Amino acid sequence: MKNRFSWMSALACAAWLASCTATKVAPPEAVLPIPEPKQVTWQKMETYAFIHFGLNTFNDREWGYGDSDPKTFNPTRLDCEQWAQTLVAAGMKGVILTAKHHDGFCLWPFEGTDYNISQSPYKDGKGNVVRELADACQKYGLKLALYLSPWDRHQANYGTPDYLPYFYAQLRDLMTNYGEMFEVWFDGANGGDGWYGGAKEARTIDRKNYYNYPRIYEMLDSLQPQAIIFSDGGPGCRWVGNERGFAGATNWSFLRKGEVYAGYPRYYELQYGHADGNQWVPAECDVSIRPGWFYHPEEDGRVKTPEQLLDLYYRSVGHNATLLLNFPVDREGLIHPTDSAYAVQFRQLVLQELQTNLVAGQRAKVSNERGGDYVAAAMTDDDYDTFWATEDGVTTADIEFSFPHPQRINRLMLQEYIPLGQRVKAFTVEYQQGGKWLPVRLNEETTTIGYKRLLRFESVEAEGVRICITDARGPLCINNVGVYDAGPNADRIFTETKNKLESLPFTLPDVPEAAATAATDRDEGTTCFVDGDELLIDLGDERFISSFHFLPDQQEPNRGLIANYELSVGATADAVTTVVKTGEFSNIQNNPILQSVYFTPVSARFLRLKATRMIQEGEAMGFAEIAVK
Ligand code: FUL
Repeated sequence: MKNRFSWMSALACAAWLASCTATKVAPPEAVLPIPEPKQVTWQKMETYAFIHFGLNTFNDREWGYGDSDPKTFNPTRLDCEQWAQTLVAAGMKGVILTAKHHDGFCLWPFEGTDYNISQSPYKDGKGNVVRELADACQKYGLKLALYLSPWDRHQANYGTPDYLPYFYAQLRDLMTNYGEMFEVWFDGANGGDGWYGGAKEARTIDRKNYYNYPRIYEMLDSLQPQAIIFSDGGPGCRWVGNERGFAGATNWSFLRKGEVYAGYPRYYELQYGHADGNQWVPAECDVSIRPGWFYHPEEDGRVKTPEQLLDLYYRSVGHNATLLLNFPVDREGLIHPTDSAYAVQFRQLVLQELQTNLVAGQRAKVSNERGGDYVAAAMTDDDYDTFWATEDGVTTADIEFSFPHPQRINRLMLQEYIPLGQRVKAFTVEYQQGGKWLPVRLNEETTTIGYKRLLRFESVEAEGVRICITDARGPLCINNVGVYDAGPNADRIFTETKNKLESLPFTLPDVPEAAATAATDRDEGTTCFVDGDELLIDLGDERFISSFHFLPDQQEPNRGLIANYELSVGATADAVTTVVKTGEFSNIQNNPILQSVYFTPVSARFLRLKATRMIQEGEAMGFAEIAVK
């Protein structure tokens, strides 16, 4: 009897389990390429610091030649704890130190050369900056990483096979004796002039093969398996293609495998990634808080302000990349007070602007839902690992929030659940006012999302906000949405953009010169009128462009207002056939302000704006100012 009972209950249990499996909803399948788990952990760091410090600091150089005397390295108050405390207060999650820059000087007592810190007066030759920083990081909870320049302008054998065992030994030493590294940084500058043991000559190397990177990766995988390997083309993360601290608004975390190397001629593509890439190599935005990477006293008054850093934050972390912010440690061996104050204020600005998520805990109305664990509530539960997803085959959807009372909003945050891939290719953002849905006024294109997308838009009083995802590489997986009111400075960026309408140089080949001048004189009072419905713009050369801007006629009454448009690009004037965007200039009649069209970056020489509908049919098109960026 006892046996029979337990047999029966086992059967019931099995049936119950089966029913569970039947109703359990599976997540969408991954869309390749996907990140390794360590790349996701790394991306969540979002902001971390760079320290450039060494002989250059004391010799007023950016690239030491390899001949500066180690005795000149003489910081009198060096305090890695001051660095660590400053960086923590600035919200940095880790720090990358230049253990060796191109001049070959080692900030640790590496036995393979005399060109190291033991030959300096610092602590009577007993100092070790790598060790001191590693200890400070431990104490203050910062992650550590190291920059080891492959290029070495001191070593006599640089450029020959003999240099390689030396370089590998340095790497092994650093990777073995200083604890866990979150990243290893290999710079792209390689080969050129140098001291080279007194040879004083230019040396070139085969940038793709000289260092035998596959061998280096093997070493790193065994010594520091959690570390992300940085170089221009990855494999762990990539250079963003500039040293100004921003990624493209369109930014894919992919590269075509094996294509990008140090010295890659089309490096500007790295801002955007390769939309058709097959390897997950996310972008890292490196930028110095001062003009130079190393300390120069004459730059004390040229430290980036908290507002400038905030702008870079939106265009790096908010563009699906990380921000690697450099601090040039000064000659005393400290982070300079100005740099420290501005960095901490920058952190406070970020926190202030994105302090209160106005949709936290709300359940969005969504046009499609996968069900199971993948429901709308997962987007606002403040949990990275829960996400809303659409059903298989559904790659467009609307996410709608409403506010109990009209609410001032001007910032938006979106996150895709990247462990399953980066999917979204296009979306729009709208707000509700008087029951109507209207587009928000953005300052960039809304294409990719990725790990994180932050958007700034002109403040609106909204009864609700709606995100319409209009194109994606697979079912949608969104894990976080935030809507914010950034406070009193929220709209400054838009005013600034309007006042400084910078543009790439261009001509209007089909427009008489006098009229064309009116569109470029930066005088709002003059207008360029163009007959017909097409405006051709010639950039003179093939350029990478991602936006078109124009200020409509500003006179009373405004004439030549364009209601709807089609924007195309091409390589020659007779083949401007690739349509990059179509749309309307919303509310242009009542409010003829600067109109901006953002599109996925393309390389083109010619751009054509076609007015597909005018507010007053038959009028010539009116342009007070035109800009292409
Ligand atoms: C560059 C180097 O040449 C600079 O000196 C600096 O280290 C910067 C971060 O990378 O390519």
